[in-house]
Amino acid sequence: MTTIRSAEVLVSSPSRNFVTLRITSEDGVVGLGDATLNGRELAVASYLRDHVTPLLIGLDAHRIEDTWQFLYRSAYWRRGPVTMSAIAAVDMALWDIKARRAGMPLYQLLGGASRAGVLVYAHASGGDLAQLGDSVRARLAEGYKAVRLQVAVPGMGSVYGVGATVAGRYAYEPAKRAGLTVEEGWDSARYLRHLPGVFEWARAEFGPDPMLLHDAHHRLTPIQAARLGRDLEPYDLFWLEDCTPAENQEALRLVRQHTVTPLAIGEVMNSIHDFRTLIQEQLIDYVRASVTHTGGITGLRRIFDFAALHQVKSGSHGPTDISPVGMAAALHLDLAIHNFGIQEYMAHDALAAEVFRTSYTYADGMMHPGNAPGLGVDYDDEAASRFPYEAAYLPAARLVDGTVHDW
Ligand code: EZ4
Ligand code: CO
Repeated sequence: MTTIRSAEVLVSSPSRNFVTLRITSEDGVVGLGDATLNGRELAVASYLRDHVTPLLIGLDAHRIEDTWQFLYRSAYWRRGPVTMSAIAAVDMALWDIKARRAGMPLYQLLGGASRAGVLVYAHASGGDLAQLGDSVRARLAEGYKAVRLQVAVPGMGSVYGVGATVAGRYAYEPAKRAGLTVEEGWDSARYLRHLPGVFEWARAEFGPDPMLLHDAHHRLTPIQAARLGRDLEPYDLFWLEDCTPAENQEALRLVRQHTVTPLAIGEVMNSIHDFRTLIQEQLIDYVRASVTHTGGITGLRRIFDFAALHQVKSGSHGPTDISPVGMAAALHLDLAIHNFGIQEYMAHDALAAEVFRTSYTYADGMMHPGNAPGLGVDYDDEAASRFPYEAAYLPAARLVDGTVHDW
C-alpha cells in the first residue's frame, strides 16, 4: 500500500485555461491529471478542491478501479461533465503514479503497444476556398495524412471552426478571453447548399489520398444530417462529426438509413451510457469522447472496449482545451487499444509548453506518447505562476431570426 499524501488543484492559463490535479504519494511520486472543462473550468476546480481531494488523502494510490467506483457511486449524483472531469483527473493522476513507480510508460501497463504510432488529424480552415487551400497545403506540408476542413459560408458571418485570422494556422481557439459570450449567426440552409461544393473542390485540388474530415458541430436536424451525409458521399470523407445533437441517440437511426458517410459522435458526452444505443446499434463509426471528460483512462477504455464489440473505433477528442496532460493520456490509450481509429491533434502553443513539459512526439502525420515513465508530462509551477486564470467563454449561435441554436 502506498497512500496518497496530497492532492493539489492547479489552475493556470498559458494562452488558455487549464485545470490540473497533482497527486503525490507518501513516497513522493507525483501524478498529474487533466480536469479542464472549456468555459466552465472553475466549476471542476471547486468540485475537486472542495469535495474530492479531502476524500483522497490516505487512500491507497494503487487502487485505481476502486477509487474510480468510489468517486462515481458514492457521490450519489452520477455522471455529468463536472463530476466526470474531476474523476478523470484523479484517474489519470493515479495511472501516472502507478506507471512512474513501475518505471514504464503508461501504455505498457495498458497492455503494450498495438501499433507503431498514432494516426492524427490536423485542422484547416478558411474564410474562402483560397484561404482554405493555403491552410490545407500547410498541413499536408507538415506531413499530416488527415485534415479536418471548416470553411466560412457565403452570406453568414463568423462560423464555427474558421480561424478569425487565417494565416494558414487555425486560430479560432482559444475561446475569447476576458469577455462574455460572443454570438455568431447560423443558417442551416445556406450551409447545406455550400458544403458539398467545398469537398468537391477539395478532392479536385488535393486528390483522393488525404483523409478529409468535417465537423458539423451539432447544428443540423436528423433529416438535414442525413442529406448532408448523402451529399458528401462522392468525396469519401473519413468522417462527418457531430452531424446532429445526440442526446437523443435514436435520432442517428434516421441518419444511418440514408447515408454511408462514416459518422463520429461524442465530444460532449461523459458516460458509457451516453453511447449505449449509438454503439449497440452501430449508429456511429467512431467514438469521439475525450479522456478528460469521460472519467479518465478507466472510463474511456470501458467505452472503447464496448465499442470494439460492435466494430466501432476510437476517435479521441484532442482540441487545445484538452491540456497536454489529457493529450498524453489519450496517446497512451490510442497506442494500446486494438480498435484505435484516429486521434485529433491541435498542437498547443509555446506558452503551454512552458508550463507542461511533454515527452510525446509528432512526425509524418503520426504521434507517439514517448517512453518516459508514466504519462510523460511534468508541470512547472514557476512558469504556471506567470499565467493566472482568465475567464473565457465559448461562443453561442443564433439563427437568423434570433433563436438560440446549438453551438
Ligand atoms: O468546440 O473543444 O472537434 N472539435 C471541436 C472543439 C470544441 C471545443 C469545445 O470545448 O468541436 O473545437
Ligand atoms: Co467537434
